[in-house]
Amino acid sequence: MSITDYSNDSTKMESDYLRFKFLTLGDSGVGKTSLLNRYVAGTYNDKLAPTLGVDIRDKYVYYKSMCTKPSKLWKIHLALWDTAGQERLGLFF
Ligand SMILES: Nc1nc2c(ncn2[C@@H]2O[C@H](COP(=O)(O)OP(=O)(O)OP(=O)(O)O)[C@@H](O)[C@H]2O)c(=O)[nH]1
Ligand SMILES: [Mg+2]
Repeated sequence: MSITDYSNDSTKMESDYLRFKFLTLGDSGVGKTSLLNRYVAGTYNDKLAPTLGVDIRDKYVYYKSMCTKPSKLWKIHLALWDTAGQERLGLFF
C-alpha cells in the first residue's frame, strides 16, 4: 500500500477524484486544528486561536492499491471539516 500527497498537482480534475468528508469533533483545546494543520501542511503552532464555526481544509492524495492485478491508482480528495469546540463559537453543532 502506498499513499502519496498530490495537493500541489495543478493539473488535477475534481471529477477524477473519489471524495470523502471527515469531521473533527471534540472539546475546545483538544488539538483538532493542530492535528489537521500537521496532516495538511506539516506545520505546528502553539498559539492557535479557537476555531470560529467551521474551517474546511482540502487534501488530495493518490492511493495505490496492490489488492488487484494490475494494481489500481485511486485519486482521493479529502474534505476535512475543522469544527469549533467552544459551543458559543460553533455555527452548526
Ligand atoms: N502539548 C501539546 N499541545 C498541543 C497538542 N496539540 C495541540 N496543542 C496545543 O493545544 C492548544 C489548542 O489546540 P487547537 O488545535 O487550537 O485545539 P482545537 O481543538 O482546534 O480548539 P478549538 O478550535 O477551540 O475547538 C494550542 O495551543 C496547541 O498548540 C499536542 O499534541 N501536544
Ligand atoms: Mg480549532
